[in-house]
Amino acid sequence: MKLYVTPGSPYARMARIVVREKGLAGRVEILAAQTRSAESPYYRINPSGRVPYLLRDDGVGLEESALICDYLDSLDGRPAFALPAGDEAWEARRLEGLARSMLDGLSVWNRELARPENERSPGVIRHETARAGRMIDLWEKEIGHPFMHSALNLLQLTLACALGLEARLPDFRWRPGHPRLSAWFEPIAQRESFVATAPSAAV
Ligand SMILES: N[C@@H](CCC(=O)N[C@@H](CS)C(=O)NCC(=O)O)C(=O)O
Repeated sequence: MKLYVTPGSPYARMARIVVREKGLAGRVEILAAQTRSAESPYYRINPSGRVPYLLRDDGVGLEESALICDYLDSLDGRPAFALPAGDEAWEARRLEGLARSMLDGLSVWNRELARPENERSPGVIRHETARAGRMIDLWEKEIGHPFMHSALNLLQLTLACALGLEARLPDFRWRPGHPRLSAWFEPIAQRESFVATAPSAAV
């Protein structure tokens, strides 16, 4: 299988982390995709041009980080990242929605900073900065939830990859005033899979 990624994408990072956590390095070849450039040869592989993208050995391609993580996690028949089912599913999906909402906002901010300086929108940056601040306050309250303290799951992975964008967003200083969230993040950030996939500071 081939997993197409870019080094700075938090969504692709989620899939790269699952590859490492599940010991799939021998089965999944990780390839750098050229995104956001006209005429990129990658568009012939994945017409949407987004990463992550998992091209299975049978030629079928999967897009969307959550789907790819679930698929990779299920390959050994012992899914470890799956969220609870049954009555607890709604609560888990509520929290996953909050984590993804923050990740999506931070990605817009990150994308804005990746543009040439004269093309950046101060309005978009202001909007996403404020959203991120509100979401961090919310997560400081939600982080005590039992689903955030069980074995690493898709929900925790989403939140941790969002928080990890601090490496790329100089003004995303979420730790001050958020001791519970900071304490939660620390051991996760130290896992081998997180250290090995950490985004670079370069935008
Ligand atoms: N909802 C998608 C989002 C993926 C996404 O937006 N990836 C960005 C990188 S962070 C991308 O590929 N951008 C390239 C483009 O928009 O052309 C997921 O969860 O996988």
